[in-house]
Amino acid sequence: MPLTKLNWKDAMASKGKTSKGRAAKSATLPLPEDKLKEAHQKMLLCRRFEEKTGQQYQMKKFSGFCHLYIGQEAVAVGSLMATEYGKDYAITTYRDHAHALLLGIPPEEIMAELFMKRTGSSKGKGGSMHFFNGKTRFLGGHGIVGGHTPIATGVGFASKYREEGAVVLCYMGDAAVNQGTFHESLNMAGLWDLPVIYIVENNLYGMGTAVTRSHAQPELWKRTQDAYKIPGVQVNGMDFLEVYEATKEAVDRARNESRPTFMEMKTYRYRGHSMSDPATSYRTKDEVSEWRTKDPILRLEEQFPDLFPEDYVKDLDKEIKQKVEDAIKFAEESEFPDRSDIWTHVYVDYPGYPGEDENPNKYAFPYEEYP
Ligand SMILES: Cc1ncc(C[n+]2csc(CCOP(=O)(O)OP(=O)(O)O)c2C)c(N)n1
Ligand SMILES: [Mg+2]
Repeated sequence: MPLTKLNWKDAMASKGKTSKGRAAKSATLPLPEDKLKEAHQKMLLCRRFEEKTGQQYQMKKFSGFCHLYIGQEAVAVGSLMATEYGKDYAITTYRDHAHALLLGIPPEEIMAELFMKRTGSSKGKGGSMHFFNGKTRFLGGHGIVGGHTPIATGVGFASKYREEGAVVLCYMGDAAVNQGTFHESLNMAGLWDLPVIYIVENNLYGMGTAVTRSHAQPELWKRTQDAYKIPGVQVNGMDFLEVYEATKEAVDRARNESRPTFMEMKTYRYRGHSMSDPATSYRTKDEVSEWRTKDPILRLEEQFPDLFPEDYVKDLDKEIKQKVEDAIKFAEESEFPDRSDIWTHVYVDYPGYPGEDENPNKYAFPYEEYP
Protein backbone atom coordinates (compact mmCIF):
# COMPACT_ATOMS: atom_id res chain seq x y z
CA MET A 1 0.00 0.00 0.00
CA PRO A 2 1.48 3.40 -0.90
CA LEU A 3 2.27 5.32 2.25
CA THR A 4 0.53 8.47 1.03
CA LYS A 5 -2.81 6.66 1.15
CA LEU A 6 -2.37 5.49 4.71
CA ASN A 7 -5.05 6.79 7.02
CA TRP A 8 -6.22 5.57 10.37
CA LYS A 9 -8.42 2.82 8.95
CA ASP A 10 -5.74 1.69 6.52
CA ALA A 11 -3.26 1.73 9.31
CA MET A 12 -5.52 -0.56 11.36
CA ALA A 13 -5.60 -2.92 8.40
CA SER A 14 -1.84 -2.77 8.02
CA LYS A 15 -1.33 -3.71 11.67
CA GLY A 16 1.91 -5.56 12.05
CA LYS A 17 3.64 -3.62 9.30
CA THR A 18 4.45 -0.43 11.18
CA SER A 19 8.02 0.45 12.02
CA LYS A 20 9.93 -0.20 15.22
CA GLY A 21 7.29 -2.23 17.05
CA ARG A 22 8.65 -4.27 19.94
CA ALA A 23 6.62 -7.40 20.49
CA ALA A 24 6.56 -8.64 24.06
CA LYS A 25 5.11 -11.70 25.72
CA SER A 26 2.79 -11.24 28.66
CA ALA A 27 5.34 -12.81 31.00
CA THR A 28 7.70 -9.90 30.46
CA LEU A 29 5.22 -7.07 30.67
CA PRO A 30 6.87 -3.83 31.80
CA LEU A 31 3.62 -2.67 33.41
CA PRO A 32 0.63 -4.61 34.76
CA GLU A 33 -1.80 -5.73 32.08
CA ASP A 34 -4.59 -3.46 33.33
CA LYS A 35 -2.32 -0.39 33.07
CA LEU A 36 -1.41 -1.19 29.47
CA LYS A 37 -5.06 -1.72 28.63
CA GLU A 38 -5.96 1.52 30.37
CA ALA A 39 -3.37 3.39 28.28
CA HIS A 40 -4.71 1.85 25.09
CA GLN A 41 -8.32 2.62 25.98
CA LYS A 42 -7.47 6.21 26.86
CA MET A 43 -5.52 6.83 23.66
CA LEU A 44 -8.33 5.35 21.60
CA LEU A 45 -10.91 7.50 23.38
CA CYS A 46 -8.88 10.65 22.67
CA ARG A 47 -8.47 9.61 19.03
CA ARG A 48 -12.13 8.88 18.40
CA PHE A 49 -13.28 11.94 20.31
CA GLU A 50 -11.04 14.19 18.24
CA GLU A 51 -11.99 12.60 14.93
CA LYS A 52 -15.66 13.25 15.66
CA THR A 53 -14.92 16.73 16.97
CA GLY A 54 -13.25 17.58 13.65
CA GLN A 55 -16.20 16.16 11.78
CA GLN A 56 -18.72 18.13 13.85
CA TYR A 57 -16.73 21.29 13.20
CA GLN A 58 -16.76 20.67 9.47
CA MET A 59 -20.51 20.16 9.68
CA LYS A 60 -20.64 23.62 11.29
CA LYS A 61 -22.14 22.33 14.52
CA PHE A 62 -19.82 24.76 16.26
CA SER A 63 -17.31 27.40 15.34
CA GLY A 64 -14.38 29.35 16.74
CA PHE A 65 -10.91 27.97 17.34
CA CYS A 66 -10.43 24.22 17.39
CA HIS A 67 -7.04 22.49 17.61
CA LEU A 68 -7.03 18.71 17.37
CA TYR A 69 -4.62 16.42 19.21
CA ILE A 70 -4.68 13.45 16.81
CA GLY A 71 -1.26 11.77 16.66
CA GLN A 72 -0.01 13.15 19.98
CA GLU A 73 -2.07 10.89 22.29
CA ALA A 74 0.85 8.98 23.82
CA VAL A 75 2.23 12.21 25.30
CA ALA A 76 -0.81 13.17 27.38
CA VAL A 77 -1.77 9.59 28.26
CA GLY A 78 1.76 8.39 29.13
CA SER A 79 2.69 11.43 31.19
CA LEU A 80 -0.58 11.77 33.09
CA MET A 81 -0.58 8.08 33.98
CA ALA A 82 2.78 8.69 35.66
CA THR A 83 1.23 11.22 38.04
CA GLU A 84 -1.12 10.94 41.01
CA TYR A 85 -4.66 11.68 39.83
CA GLY A 86 -6.30 14.45 41.85
CA LYS A 87 -3.12 15.34 43.72
CA ASP A 88 -0.75 16.53 41.00
CA TYR A 89 -1.50 19.52 38.81
CA ALA A 90 -1.59 19.79 35.02
CA ILE A 91 -1.78 22.83 32.79
CA THR A 92 -1.63 23.06 29.03
CA THR A 93 -2.22 25.06 25.87
CA TYR A 94 -5.25 25.50 23.64
CA ARG A 95 -4.68 21.95 22.27
CA ASP A 96 -6.44 20.67 25.33
CA HIS A 97 -9.34 18.32 24.54
CA ALA A 98 -7.38 15.16 25.30
CA HIS A 99 -6.02 16.54 28.57
CA ALA A 100 -9.59 17.45 29.56
CA LEU A 101 -10.82 13.93 28.79
CA LEU A 102 -7.97 12.39 30.77
CA LEU A 103 -8.44 14.73 33.70
CA GLY A 104 -11.97 13.76 34.47
CA ILE A 105 -14.24 16.00 32.42
CA PRO A 106 -16.96 13.72 31.02
CA PRO A 107 -16.95 13.51 27.19
CA GLU A 108 -20.51 14.85 26.98
CA GLU A 109 -19.56 17.97 28.96
CA ILE A 110 -16.56 18.53 26.71
CA MET A 111 -18.66 18.17 23.57
CA ALA A 112 -21.37 20.43 25.02
CA GLU A 113 -18.72 23.02 25.84
CA LEU A 114 -17.46 22.87 22.26
CA PHE A 115 -21.04 23.35 21.10
CA MET A 116 -21.24 26.37 23.45
CA LYS A 117 -24.12 24.86 25.42
CA ARG A 118 -24.93 25.63 29.03
CA THR A 119 -24.40 21.98 29.99
CA GLY A 120 -20.75 22.30 28.96
CA SER A 121 -18.02 22.00 31.57
CA SER A 122 -17.63 25.80 31.61
CA LYS A 123 -21.32 26.42 30.94
CA GLY A 124 -20.59 27.16 27.30
CA LYS A 125 -18.37 30.13 28.06
CA GLY A 126 -14.92 28.62 27.71
CA GLY A 127 -15.00 26.71 24.46
CA SER A 128 -12.30 24.62 22.87
CA MET A 129 -9.27 26.38 24.32
CA HIS A 130 -10.34 26.80 27.94
CA PHE A 131 -11.18 23.50 29.55
CA PHE A 132 -10.65 23.43 33.30
CA ASN A 133 -11.37 21.06 36.16
CA GLY A 134 -10.53 22.28 39.63
CA LYS A 135 -11.46 18.94 41.20
CA THR A 136 -8.68 17.10 39.41
CA ARG A 137 -6.31 20.07 39.48
CA PHE A 138 -6.47 20.56 35.74
CA LEU A 139 -5.68 24.25 35.43
CA GLY A 140 -6.59 24.68 31.75
CA GLY A 141 -6.54 25.30 28.62
CA HIS A 142 -4.56 28.54 27.72
CA GLY A 143 -4.56 30.46 24.45
CA ILE A 144 -1.45 32.61 24.72
CA VAL A 145 1.69 30.80 23.63
CA GLY A 146 3.93 30.49 26.69
CA GLY A 147 1.42 32.46 28.78
CA HIS A 148 0.75 29.60 31.19
CA THR A 149 4.36 28.65 31.99
CA PRO A 150 4.60 31.28 34.76
CA ILE A 151 1.32 29.97 36.20
CA ALA A 152 2.77 26.45 36.35
CA THR A 153 5.89 27.82 38.02
CA GLY A 154 3.78 29.69 40.58
CA VAL A 155 1.72 26.59 41.32
CA GLY A 156 4.97 24.64 41.77
CA PHE A 157 6.13 27.30 44.21
CA ALA A 158 2.82 27.11 46.11
CA SER A 159 3.00 23.32 46.29
CA LYS A 160 6.50 23.50 47.73
CA TYR A 161 5.67 26.35 50.12
CA ARG A 162 2.61 24.55 51.47
CA GLU A 163 4.46 21.22 51.54
CA GLU A 164 1.72 19.60 49.46
CA GLY A 165 4.06 17.14 47.80
CA ALA A 166 2.22 17.77 44.54
CA VAL A 167 3.98 17.86 41.19
CA VAL A 168 3.03 20.16 38.31
CA LEU A 169 2.99 19.01 34.69
CA CYS A 170 3.24 21.99 32.36
CA TYR A 171 2.59 21.08 28.71
CA MET A 172 3.44 23.44 25.90
CA GLY A 173 4.14 23.47 22.19
CA ASP A 174 7.57 23.83 20.63
CA ALA A 175 6.95 27.51 19.83
CA ALA A 176 6.58 28.34 23.54
CA VAL A 177 10.25 27.72 24.27
CA ASN A 178 11.19 30.90 22.39
CA GLN A 179 8.92 33.06 24.55
CA GLY A 180 10.30 35.25 27.32
CA THR A 181 7.83 33.82 29.84
CA PHE A 182 9.33 30.36 29.32
CA HIS A 183 12.82 31.55 30.22
CA GLU A 184 11.69 33.54 33.24
CA SER A 185 9.76 30.50 34.45
CA LEU A 186 12.60 28.04 34.03
CA ASN A 187 15.08 30.37 35.66
CA MET A 188 12.92 30.54 38.79
CA ALA A 189 12.18 26.82 38.79
CA GLY A 190 15.91 26.02 38.51
CA LEU A 191 16.89 28.62 41.08
CA TRP A 192 14.27 27.69 43.66
CA ASP A 193 14.13 23.95 43.07
CA LEU A 194 10.46 23.81 42.13
CA PRO A 195 8.61 20.52 41.51
CA VAL A 196 7.55 21.39 37.97
CA ILE A 197 7.94 19.20 34.88
CA TYR A 198 7.95 21.24 31.70
CA ILE A 199 6.81 19.06 28.82
CA VAL A 200 7.28 20.32 25.29
CA GLU A 201 5.09 18.52 22.79
CA ASN A 202 7.45 19.02 19.88
CA ASN A 203 5.26 18.29 16.87
CA LEU A 204 7.85 19.92 14.61
CA TYR A 205 5.76 22.99 13.78
CA GLY A 206 4.41 26.13 15.38
CA MET A 207 1.47 26.80 13.06
CA GLY A 208 3.19 26.57 9.64
CA THR A 209 6.73 27.29 10.81
CA ALA A 210 9.13 24.37 11.23
CA VAL A 211 11.17 24.17 14.42
CA THR A 212 14.32 24.02 12.28
CA ARG A 213 13.45 27.43 10.81
CA SER A 214 12.60 29.17 14.05
CA HIS A 215 14.82 27.80 16.81
CA ALA A 216 18.52 28.68 17.03
CA GLN A 217 18.97 25.35 18.84
CA PRO A 218 16.35 22.95 17.44
CA GLU A 219 17.49 20.18 19.80
CA LEU A 220 15.17 21.59 22.44
CA TRP A 221 16.18 19.24 25.25
CA LYS A 222 19.69 20.75 25.19
CA ARG A 223 18.52 24.22 26.07
CA THR A 224 17.92 24.07 29.81
CA GLN A 225 20.78 22.22 31.55
CA ASP A 226 23.44 24.90 31.15
CA ALA A 227 21.07 27.86 31.18
CA TYR A 228 18.92 26.93 34.16
CA LYS A 229 20.44 23.82 35.72
CA ILE A 230 17.33 21.91 34.73
CA PRO A 231 18.05 18.48 33.26
CA GLY A 232 16.66 18.07 29.75
CA VAL A 233 15.58 14.76 28.23
CA GLN A 234 14.36 13.84 24.78
CA VAL A 235 11.61 11.25 24.59
CA ASN A 236 9.87 9.43 21.77
CA GLY A 237 6.43 10.98 22.15
CA MET A 238 4.88 8.36 19.86
CA ASP A 239 5.60 5.59 22.36
CA PHE A 240 3.37 5.34 25.43
CA LEU A 241 5.87 3.32 27.45
CA GLU A 242 8.79 5.65 26.79
CA VAL A 243 6.69 8.65 27.75
CA TYR A 244 5.40 6.91 30.86
CA GLU A 245 8.82 5.74 32.05
CA ALA A 246 10.58 9.05 31.40
CA THR A 247 7.82 11.03 33.12
CA LYS A 248 7.82 8.67 36.10
CA GLU A 249 11.50 9.41 36.60
CA ALA A 250 10.82 13.16 36.39
CA VAL A 251 7.87 12.86 38.78
CA ASP A 252 10.03 11.00 41.31
CA ARG A 253 12.70 13.69 41.05
CA ALA A 254 10.11 16.44 41.53
CA ARG A 255 8.32 14.73 44.41
CA ASN A 256 11.33 13.41 46.31
CA GLU A 257 13.98 16.04 45.57
CA SER A 258 11.83 19.00 44.53
CA ARG A 259 13.74 19.34 41.28
CA PRO A 260 12.31 20.42 37.92
CA THR A 261 12.80 18.56 34.62
CA PHE A 262 12.50 19.67 31.03
CA MET A 263 11.15 17.02 28.67
CA GLU A 264 11.13 17.27 24.91
CA MET A 265 8.59 14.79 23.55
CA LYS A 266 9.04 14.27 19.81
CA THR A 267 5.59 13.84 18.33
CA TYR A 268 3.43 14.82 15.35
CA ARG A 269 -0.01 16.22 14.72
CA TYR A 270 -1.65 14.44 11.82
CA ARG A 271 -4.07 17.31 11.18
CA GLY A 272 -3.45 21.00 10.60
CA HIS A 273 -2.60 23.48 13.33
CA SER A 274 -6.31 24.20 13.70
CA MET A 275 -9.43 23.41 11.74
CA SER A 276 -8.74 26.33 9.41
CA ASP A 277 -5.32 24.98 8.41
CA PRO A 278 -5.30 22.36 5.64
CA ALA A 279 -1.57 21.80 6.40
CA THR A 280 -0.64 21.32 2.78
CA SER A 281 1.76 24.20 2.16
CA TYR A 282 4.49 23.63 4.71
CA ARG A 283 4.84 19.85 4.91
CA THR A 284 4.66 16.98 2.45
CA LYS A 285 2.15 14.15 2.27
CA ASP A 286 5.04 11.73 2.56
CA GLU A 287 6.10 13.29 5.83
CA VAL A 288 2.60 12.88 7.27
CA SER A 289 2.41 9.29 6.04
CA GLU A 290 5.79 8.48 7.51
CA TRP A 291 4.69 9.71 10.94
CA ARG A 292 1.42 7.79 10.70
CA THR A 293 3.45 4.58 10.55
CA LYS A 294 4.66 5.49 14.06
CA ASP A 295 1.11 5.75 15.34
CA PRO A 296 1.09 5.48 19.16
CA ILE A 297 -2.04 3.32 19.37
CA LEU A 298 -0.92 0.81 16.78
CA ARG A 299 2.52 0.79 18.30
CA LEU A 300 1.17 -0.29 21.68
CA GLU A 301 -0.96 -2.97 20.03
CA GLU A 302 2.10 -4.28 18.22
CA GLN A 303 4.26 -4.25 21.28
CA PHE A 304 1.77 -6.42 23.17
CA PRO A 305 -0.10 -8.51 20.62
CA ASP A 306 -1.33 -10.92 23.31
CA LEU A 307 -3.15 -8.08 25.07
CA PHE A 308 -4.73 -6.56 22.01
CA PRO A 309 -6.16 -9.22 19.72
CA GLU A 310 -8.23 -7.95 16.82
CA ASP A 311 -11.62 -8.80 18.35
CA TYR A 312 -10.79 -7.06 21.60
CA VAL A 313 -9.77 -3.88 19.76
CA LYS A 314 -12.85 -4.01 17.55
CA ASP A 315 -15.24 -4.33 20.50
CA LEU A 316 -13.51 -1.61 22.47
CA ASP A 317 -13.53 0.66 19.46
CA LYS A 318 -17.25 0.16 19.02
CA GLU A 319 -17.90 0.95 22.66
CA ILE A 320 -15.79 4.12 22.50
CA LYS A 321 -17.41 5.29 19.28
CA GLN A 322 -20.80 4.90 20.93
CA LYS A 323 -19.62 6.94 23.91
CA VAL A 324 -18.60 9.74 21.56
CA GLU A 325 -21.91 9.54 19.68
CA ASP A 326 -23.72 9.83 23.02
CA ALA A 327 -21.65 12.92 23.81
CA ILE A 328 -22.66 14.52 20.52
CA LYS A 329 -26.32 13.74 21.15
CA PHE A 330 -26.09 15.26 24.62
CA ALA A 331 -24.46 18.39 23.23
CA GLU A 332 -26.97 18.75 20.43
CA GLU A 333 -29.95 18.38 22.71
CA SER A 334 -28.63 20.85 25.30
CA GLU A 335 -29.61 24.49 25.37
CA PHE A 336 -27.51 27.55 24.72
CA PRO A 337 -26.85 29.79 27.72
CA ASP A 338 -29.49 32.40 28.45
CA ARG A 339 -28.63 36.06 27.83
CA SER A 340 -28.73 36.70 31.56
CA ASP A 341 -25.99 34.08 32.02
CA ILE A 342 -23.52 36.49 30.51
CA TRP A 343 -22.80 37.93 33.96
CA THR A 344 -22.54 34.71 35.90
CA HIS A 345 -19.31 32.81 36.56
CA VAL A 346 -17.22 35.61 35.13
CA TYR A 347 -16.01 37.42 38.26
CA VAL A 348 -16.29 36.44 41.89
CA ASP A 349 -18.24 39.04 43.80
CA TYR A 350 -16.96 42.07 41.98
CA PRO A 351 -18.03 45.42 43.41
CA GLY A 352 -21.52 46.31 42.30
CA TYR A 353 -22.43 42.77 41.24
CA PRO A 354 -26.12 42.19 41.95
CA GLY A 355 -26.75 40.22 45.11
CA GLU A 356 -28.93 37.10 45.31
CA ASP A 357 -32.17 39.06 45.67
CA GLU A 358 -31.46 41.68 43.09
CA ASN A 359 -32.37 41.67 39.45
CA PRO A 360 -29.77 39.44 37.78
CA ASN A 361 -30.15 41.49 34.62
CA LYS A 362 -29.18 44.70 36.39
CA TYR A 363 -25.89 44.87 34.51
CA ALA A 364 -27.02 42.97 31.45
CA PHE A 365 -26.36 44.38 28.04
CA PRO A 366 -29.33 46.59 27.02
CA TYR A 367 -30.34 44.56 23.98
CA GLU A 368 -33.62 46.45 23.67
CA GLU A 369 -31.66 49.57 22.87
CA TYR A 370 -29.62 47.84 20.19
CA PRO A 371 -32.08 45.66 18.30
C1 LIG B 1 1.99 35.09 22.40
C2 LIG B 1 1.26 34.51 21.21
N1 LIG B 1 1.73 34.74 19.98
C3 LIG B 1 1.10 34.21 18.91
C4 LIG B 1 -0.03 33.44 19.07
C5 LIG B 1 -0.72 32.82 17.88
N2 LIG B 1 -0.45 31.39 17.88
C6 LIG B 1 -1.37 30.53 18.32
S1 LIG B 1 -0.82 28.98 18.29
C7 LIG B 1 0.66 29.41 17.65
C8 LIG B 1 1.70 28.36 17.34
C9 LIG B 1 2.12 27.61 18.52
O1 LIG B 1 2.82 26.46 18.15
P1 LIG B 1 3.36 25.41 19.18
O2 LIG B 1 3.79 26.09 20.43
O3 LIG B 1 4.38 24.59 18.50
O4 LIG B 1 2.10 24.52 19.58
P2 LIG B 1 1.24 23.54 18.66
O5 LIG B 1 0.15 24.37 18.08
O6 LIG B 1 2.13 22.97 17.64
O7 LIG B 1 0.68 22.53 19.59
C10 LIG B 1 0.71 30.77 17.47
C11 LIG B 1 1.87 31.49 16.90
C12 LIG B 1 -0.51 33.24 20.39
N3 LIG B 1 -1.58 32.49 20.64
N4 LIG B 1 0.17 33.76 21.43
MG1 LIG C 1 4.22 22.74 17.64
